[in-house]
Amino acid sequence: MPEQAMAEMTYKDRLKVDLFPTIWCPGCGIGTIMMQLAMTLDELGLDERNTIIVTGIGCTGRMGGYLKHEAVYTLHGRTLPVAEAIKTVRPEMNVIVVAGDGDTASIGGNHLVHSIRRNAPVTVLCNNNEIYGLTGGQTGPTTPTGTKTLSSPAGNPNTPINLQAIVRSSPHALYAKTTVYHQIHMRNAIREAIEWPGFSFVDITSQCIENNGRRIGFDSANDMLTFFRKTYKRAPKDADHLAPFEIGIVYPADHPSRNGHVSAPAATAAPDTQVEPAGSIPSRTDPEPKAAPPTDDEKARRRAESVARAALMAKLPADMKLRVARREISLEDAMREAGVDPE
Ligand SMILES: Cc1ncc(C[n+]2csc(CCOP(=O)(O)OP(=O)(O)O)c2C)c(N)n1
Ligand code: SF4
Ligand SMILES: [Mg+2]
Repeated sequence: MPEQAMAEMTYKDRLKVDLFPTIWCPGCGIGTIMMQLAMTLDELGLDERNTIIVTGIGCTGRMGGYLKHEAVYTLHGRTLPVAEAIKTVRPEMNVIVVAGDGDTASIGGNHLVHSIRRNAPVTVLCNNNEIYGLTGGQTGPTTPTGTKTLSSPAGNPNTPINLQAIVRSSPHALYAKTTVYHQIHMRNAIREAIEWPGFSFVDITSQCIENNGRRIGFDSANDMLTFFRKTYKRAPKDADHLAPFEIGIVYPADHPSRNGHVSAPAATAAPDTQVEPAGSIPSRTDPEPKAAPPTDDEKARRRAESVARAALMAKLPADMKLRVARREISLEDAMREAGVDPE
């Protein structure tokens, strides 16, 4: 896509390409998250002078070693106290945590709850592969009920943690759900999260093909990505929560992006009705979620619309693109203001 082609010209400067190939398995989703993060940093003009990366332990935690930034490789589960400490002594720095679902929500779960409560001004990118990837595929906090794992061969008997509900227990936090398939959406979500002044959390569904996917019936990483494509749908722009298998960005109730749609803050709603989990990877034996699939004509129309929009976006200067992406200005007004010919 033209927009991607433009970003690709410089984002590689953010990466230590001399260390490639990475240690990640072929087909792993982590590389895609790293690429989208690098593109976003590039687009926002963030570099090693103003942005610090904090990573946890696990396959995801290795990302800090491949980015040309100061990066702290913390103890397992301790990303957030380290991130908050950095932010406390260097408030002018952007602090971005990149961690696995196990690191974030299991061993680091207590820190997560309190960073949210304090509205710590840090961004968390959670690689949610629903498994402890590095250690061989044990059940983690986000593993869906019934999923067969190395440590639960008969199926996980427990209920997965609801990250959306936890993050949105604060009326100030930004929560975004995206997937490794939806790359432009992921980049927009990462950008919004980095720009958010308080606590922000991007919950990125991704594939660990080696230690999860194959065990639950997916033949390849591509098979898992196809599943994400077919299953996850965009939530309405002013959504006040994400239903299972919806991707989107949920802002606090008083934010203009909610279009004045104000409902009871999540913290005051009944705990089990306030926010549903944002979807998870079922094993291939589970019934497919029921969503009316769009017709081929509808798909073609949407594809053409998004290609045309991306082509127009590519003509805009970076600062204008950012304003459009943040919905501060419409694409049409941005084209006019930048004096760009839409033809
Ligand atoms: C204190 C401590 N407990 C346990 C471990 C072992 N350990 C290393 S990585 C990991 C889980 C990683 O899972 P996740 O955070 O989801 O990252 P992924 O590998 O899936 O990216 C565990 C339990 C450790 N390194 N330190
Ligand atoms: S084990 Fe899973 S998460 Fe780790 S690098 Fe391999 S595919 Fe990725
Ligand atoms: Mg994991």
